[in-house]
Amino acid sequence: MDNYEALLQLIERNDVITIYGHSNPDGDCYGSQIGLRELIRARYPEKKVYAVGSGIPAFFERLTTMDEVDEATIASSAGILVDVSCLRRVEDPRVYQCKEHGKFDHHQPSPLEEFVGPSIVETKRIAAAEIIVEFAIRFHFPITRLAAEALYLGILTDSGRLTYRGTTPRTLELVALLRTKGIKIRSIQQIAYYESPETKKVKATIRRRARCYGHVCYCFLPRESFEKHGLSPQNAIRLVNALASVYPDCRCYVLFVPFDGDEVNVELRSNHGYCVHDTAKAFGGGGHKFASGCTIYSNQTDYMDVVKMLDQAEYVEEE
Ligand SMILES: [Mn+2]
Repeated sequence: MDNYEALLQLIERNDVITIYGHSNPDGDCYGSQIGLRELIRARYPEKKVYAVGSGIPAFFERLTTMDEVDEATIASSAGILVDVSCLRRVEDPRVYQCKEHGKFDHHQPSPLEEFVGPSIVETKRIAAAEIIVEFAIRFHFPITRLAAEALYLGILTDSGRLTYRGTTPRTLELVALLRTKGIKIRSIQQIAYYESPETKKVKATIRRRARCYGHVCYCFLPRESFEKHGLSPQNAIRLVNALASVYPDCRCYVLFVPFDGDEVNVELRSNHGYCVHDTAKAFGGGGHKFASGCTIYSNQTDYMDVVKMLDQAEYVEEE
């Protein structure tokens, strides 16, 4: 039995299934949670299936909302993680109470936690949603329009609208398949890429404050510079790609955003084939080769230590 079959069996042997993603959910996280929920509901109408977490409220009207679940439901359920590598990174800590766990993910496995349960981890996939579409195809799940739209959102956003490295011919085939399910691309794009005037101002601030160190473009965004425009730190840290084109010759770029207390969230990227994952891992974080994140504490770590290590990032062959 391979891992796809093991996950199918986990779904088949449980009457209640709860689906989890990471904190500060993005399009792939929310899209994978909703997509998987709708796939399972369509194939097994008798099962109770819930997507747990905050999701992306901007999509609740256009697609659908997340589910409220109580502890008894969670304790009676199989918990399936999507777009998240381990239980400690799941947004809702009640995930620990599930009877058993499964996972669909494309992040590097966490060195801090061994995942127990059937899991499909394919780190070369551009989006977790891509793996879920493969799963649906292999086991002939009916793909409703809502499932297709949610999974399309996941692939679209994690691939930078199908432009990032890691977007493969197979990615495009899967998108083509989703397109046959009646999805309306334009309105999903409009919501996914909507930028408020306030967001535009904060992006401009990020670009203006960008500096170079060696081969790294970095920006430390002071709290007041996003708070005065009404942005939360969660929304500010998402704007890391504003740094992509400031110094096009830089190998890597990194954004630092203060959260609560001494906590500083860090997002690291490379569009030039340099591995940012090693640096994130060294500071307790993780993610992908060319897109990773970590949290540092300003009373313990100088953010320039992250920048200096990132400057030593290794070039890794494009596959
Ligand atoms: Mn993802």
